[in-house]
Amino acid sequence: MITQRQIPRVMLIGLSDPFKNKEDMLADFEEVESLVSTFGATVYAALVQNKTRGNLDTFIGPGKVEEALKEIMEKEIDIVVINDAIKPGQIHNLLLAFQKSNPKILVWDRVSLILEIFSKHAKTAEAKLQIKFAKLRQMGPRIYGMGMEMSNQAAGIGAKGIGETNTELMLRHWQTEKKKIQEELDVLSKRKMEQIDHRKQIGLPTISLVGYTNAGKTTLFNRLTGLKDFVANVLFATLDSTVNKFYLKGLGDEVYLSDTIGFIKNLPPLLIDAFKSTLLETVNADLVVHIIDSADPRMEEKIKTVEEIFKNLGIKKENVMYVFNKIENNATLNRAKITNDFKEFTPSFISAKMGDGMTELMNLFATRLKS
Ligand SMILES: Nc1nc2c(ncn2[C@@H]2O[C@H](COP(=O)(O)OP(=O)(O)O)[C@@H](O)[C@H]2O)c(=O)[nH]1
Ligand SMILES: [Mg+2]
Repeated sequence: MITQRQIPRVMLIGLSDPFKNKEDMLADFEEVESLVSTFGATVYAALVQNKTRGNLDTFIGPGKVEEALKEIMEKEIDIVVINDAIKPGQIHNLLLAFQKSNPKILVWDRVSLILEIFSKHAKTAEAKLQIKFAKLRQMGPRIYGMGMEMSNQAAGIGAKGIGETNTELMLRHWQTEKKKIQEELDVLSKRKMEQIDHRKQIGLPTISLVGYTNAGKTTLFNRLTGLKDFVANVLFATLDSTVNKFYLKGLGDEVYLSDTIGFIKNLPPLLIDAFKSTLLETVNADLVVHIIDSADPRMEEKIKTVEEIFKNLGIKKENVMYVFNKIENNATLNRAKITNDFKEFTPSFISAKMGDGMTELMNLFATRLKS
């Protein structure tokens, strides 16, 4: 357990951006709130900080730090989450400041929060390693706790040599550790590529389900492969990808289907980089199926987010098809418009939950795979 309390109490610090409209900001806030609940904590307090002041030592201004200290004390906050990607030094300074109100306080930014969620649910050795690697890279040598601080203090009282040695040791240890994990990950990636090659040699096509988190990938995966796995209504609970076979009638053969992690907005490039071996499955698929929650008012924006990530991963447009899910939840969905707007991605409309549109979807899989 990370904190003393069963369900940790979180204080959110959100950013108000003068160039953003209020609706977008609220959506940002909602997303980080659901990340917090996915982690298994509850939001007890929330503060808003003006984005323009982002480059301070403590990221937020001194007045805001005071305000936060009061809230931490009064609401017995365990974890402070800043809804942005901030510098490790700033996280560290905030930690030192907030410890005045709660010596056991934890301070996370958006990246740390995502990593903690993955940590909690990681099952495979690969997922665990990827998380460790991302954490190491995110925090730098500071990941070894207070070591840096102690060395600075030592330097201050005239024992400069010791301070420098400590810092150097820390840095060296960090570099060695990083290299070691990188090598282990390379071995795993190689093994995964061999598996992918092996599947290709067998000659079965591969289909990868991808998309924004909570779009219904796992529900569809389970329906198609006949599994009855537990589907949680949480933002991406796991980093592990699952591969299974199912028979595709239109093709007259089986295909490999993989269920992968969900994406979210502002997924830091560092995470994509660290999770590359998980994403290999998707990058190498014959057909990349982008699952979209058609009942989501922010659907268009989320489609763009995923497209951006596809581009970063080097996924070819001609391998992608769009599937609009949860249709039973949106009576006013304009299918004609969507079909026209996204023509090149051969859109189809389904309800993974109710089973609507499955025959058409599988026929389309077969057609796309044959072409
Ligand atoms: N109403 C509705 N809900 C769905 C549908 N498909 C999935 N869901 C729900 O959406 C949530 C997220 O589904 P999940 O498959 O875990 O999404 P993933 O994050 O993309 O894997 C769950 O609560 C599902 O029950 C659908 O077709 N209709
Ligand atoms: Mg899922």
